[in-house]
Amino acid sequence: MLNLVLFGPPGAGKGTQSQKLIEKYQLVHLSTGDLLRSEIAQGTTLGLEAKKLMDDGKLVPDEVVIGMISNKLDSNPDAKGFIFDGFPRTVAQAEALDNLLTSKNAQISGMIALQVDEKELEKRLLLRGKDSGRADDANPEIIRKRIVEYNSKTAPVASYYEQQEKLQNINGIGSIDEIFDSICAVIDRY
Ligand code: B4P
Repeated sequence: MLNLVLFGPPGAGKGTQSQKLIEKYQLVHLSTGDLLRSEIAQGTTLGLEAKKLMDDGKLVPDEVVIGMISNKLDSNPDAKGFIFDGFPRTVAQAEALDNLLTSKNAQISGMIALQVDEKELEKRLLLRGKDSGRADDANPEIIRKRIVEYNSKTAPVASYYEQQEKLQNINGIGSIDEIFDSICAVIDRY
């Protein structure tokens, strides 16, 4: 199985690159952001709780996202592999993911971390906010809060995978196709 973690700050290009990767490698795409937005769209209790946190630029509690990922792994028993997009976002989520995969005799093949500076992130997210309807993309203050949340809670996840010798940094600035080619060159070595 090929199990990849696509990592990076908000707006780094995780969702964008995932769409291209699932097509090329026929992997199942698991985006916790998309799963949460789907709960919001359906108006579930979980979605209503998540919306308050997401609109304020905060992370949703670990147990909520871990439960969602666990369900998705169980409902795709024949997958050739998974792309984890936006998950894990805390070290606790990374440990839970390792435990879930170990229980299925699987493991993370590697983490691909997209490197993008804050000025570029803000620019991309504000641009998307103009037509995405996402409250968390529309306001510069919320975008900065998401980056602060990333730096304090999510950035340590890279060290977690570095200790396992699974971290690969990729320059996330450039055209979408150039970045995609750099990611594929790494994946093709797995
Ligand atoms: P996500 O949905 O994961 O959103 P994101 O990090 O903002 O977006 P992503 O990184 O996928 O966007 P992309 O760069 O592709 O999370 C939203 C919220 O959900 C979080 O803040 C949190 O509250 C909650 N959440 C999700 N997962 C969680 C978890 N595990 N634990 C707790 N809470 C969780 O795209 C951004 C823009 O850049 C696009 O408009 C794109 O077109 C553009 N772009 C991409 N590549 C580009 C390039 N090379 N050049 C120029 N523009 C580019």
